[in-house]
This record gives sequence, C-alpha cells and structure tokens, in this order.
Amino acid sequence: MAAYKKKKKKIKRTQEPNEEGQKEVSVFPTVHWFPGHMAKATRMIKDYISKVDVVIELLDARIPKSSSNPVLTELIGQKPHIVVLNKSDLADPVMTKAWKENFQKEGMTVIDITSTTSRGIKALVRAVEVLSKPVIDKWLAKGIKARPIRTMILGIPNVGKSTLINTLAGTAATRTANKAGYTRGQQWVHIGKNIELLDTPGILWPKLEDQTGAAKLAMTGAIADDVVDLESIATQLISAIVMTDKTRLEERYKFTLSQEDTVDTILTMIGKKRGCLVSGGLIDMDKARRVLMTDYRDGRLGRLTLDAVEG
Ligand SMILES: Nc1nc2c(ncn2[C@@H]2O[C@H](COP(=O)(O)OP(=O)(O)OP(=O)(O)O)[C@@H](O)[C@H]2O)c(=O)[nH]1
Ligand SMILES: [Mg+2]
Repeated sequence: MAAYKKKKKKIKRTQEPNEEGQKEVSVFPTVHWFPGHMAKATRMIKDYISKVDVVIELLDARIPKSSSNPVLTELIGQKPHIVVLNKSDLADPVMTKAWKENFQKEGMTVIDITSTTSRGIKALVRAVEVLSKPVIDKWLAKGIKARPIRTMILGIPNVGKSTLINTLAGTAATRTANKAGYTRGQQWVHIGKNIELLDTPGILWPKLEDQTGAAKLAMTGAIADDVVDLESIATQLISAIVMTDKTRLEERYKFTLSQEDTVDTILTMIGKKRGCLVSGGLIDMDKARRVLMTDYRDGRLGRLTLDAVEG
C-alpha cells in the first residue's frame, strides 16, 4: 500500500480528446501511477511462465473484458490456458452465461466459479487435468518420468487468486485480503499429488488507456481507492445501477427515487441514511461514495455485471 500512497501527490486529472474529438476527463492518471511492485511482479511472472504447463487466468465475472490484462494475454501466448470467471456470485448469471459462450466461441476453455464457496472448483480441477493430458502424453512418449503438473494463477489485484488457491488446497495456505495488491511473493501450493500451483501478485498494466474499463476496475476494487477519482467512479456506478434497476438502491438504503433525482441527491440521501456527516450537519459526500462502493463490491446492491458481451 505504501507504493500507492507515495504516488498520490502526483495524480492529476488529465484531458485527452476521445474518438469524437471531444475532451474527456480522465479518471486515472495515465502517467506515474504504475506501482513499482507491479513492475517487479510482471518480471517475475515472465520468468516463471515458461516453467509452468498450464496457466489459469482469473477474471472478475462482473467485468470479464475490463479485468483482462493485455500484458498477461501477451505473456500467456500459446500456453495451455483456462479462463476462470471468479466472483460469479456477484455477477448477473445471465450475463455470465453469455460471457462463457463468448469465450467458448473463441475456442477457450472457460469455467465460472465462486472461490469463496468452492462452486465450480471441481470443474476447474478437471479442466486442468484435461489440458495437462497432452503434456503428460508428450513426457511419456519421450520416456520422461511424469512429475506433477505445474500451473500458475494469474490475474488483476483482488480478483481472488489467493482465495482460489486456499480453496483448492483446502487450507488457508496463502494470505487473502479485501484490498488491492495484497500478495507480494511467490508461493507454490500442492493440490493432491498431481498438481502444483503458484500464486502470483495481482498486476495491472502500465497504461490504463480505456477510461471506462479503468473505472470498472476501480468500482470492483481492483484499484486502490486512494489513487482514483472517487467522485467520477461513484457517479458512473450510480448511473450503471440506476440504468439496470433503481429499486436496488431504494431497497438497500430505504428511500424512494424520483425522476428529478440526480447523482448528487442520491448520494446525499445515502449519506443521510448512513450518518455520513461532517460538522454543521453537512453530508460527507466522499464517505457516502465509499459506502456505495463497498456495498456494490460486497454484493449488497445485487448481482451486477458491468461489461456486456459485444456483437
Ligand atoms: N463474493 C466473493 N468474494 C470473493 C471471491 N473470491 C475472492 N473473494 C474476496 O475477494 C477478496 C480478495 O481476495 P484475494 O484472494 O486476496 O485476491 P487476490 O487476487 O489474491 O489479491 P492480490 O493478491 O492482492 O492480487 C477477499 O475479500 C476474498 O474473500 C468470490 O468468488 N466471491
Ligand atoms: Mg493474493
């Protein structure tokens, strides 16, 4: 976390023309934000990827497109590769099905799981076994004695890599935390006799050029709150919820919304209901924004997928 905090002072909102030539307010700094530990982790992953037989790429089922790291896609290359949509308990099941079909159409092996409850874990182990069979057959053909299959779990920060490994191993072997950027070192874990798994630190990519995608990474908790423009992120999240189903907000915070309500009036009401006050009885809008974001991340505003399948 220290790395994030150090960079905080350098953040400024930049304005860049979008495709239509209009000025778009950037919600993230496009320079000077990539933490040093992520650059280091990227180098470590590059070193290790050649040593593993199968790669498990963990995506967030709420944002399968925005949580796909182009740097990892490039590093994975042609390696046997399983796409795993985690946190499917927080995603819209109809959208998850559509995303799975979309990945399958592209020839990918894809599985949706909830690593906190073990849902989908057996299917994942089976998929690792299926993908490793040709590798083992090759060893046998060459007369090489089989060793356990080595796999590596890759993904953005906070997507649930360590939780998945813990669940697979049936222990609390690796550390987990509900904040971005927790795992720092390398840790191999044995799954039965035949599979070895490497946990890796979550990484993002240096240039978060797609501002909408970056905002979704922030909404779901992959980017630490202290490096984002909270006002912009909360505004986009409220808009996404209202567009999907405004009763989610009404039921959670016990108020009724009208046509006249704006993001500010909604946040003010959330702040009032949750006692987010500063002296003089004013609403602490940042605190209200954090309440909203935490509620979304923890599924208290219902299952909401933010990336739609295109085409
Ligand atoms: N609802 C839900 N929460 C999950 C799921 N998987 C993980 N989490 C939660 O997400 C948070 C982050 O999990 P971690 O396993 O630490 O994530 P990580 O990818 O290892 O994070 P870094 O090591 O920081 O990159 C924790 O609070 C987990 O309990 C899931 O399937 N559903
Ligand atoms: Mg971790």
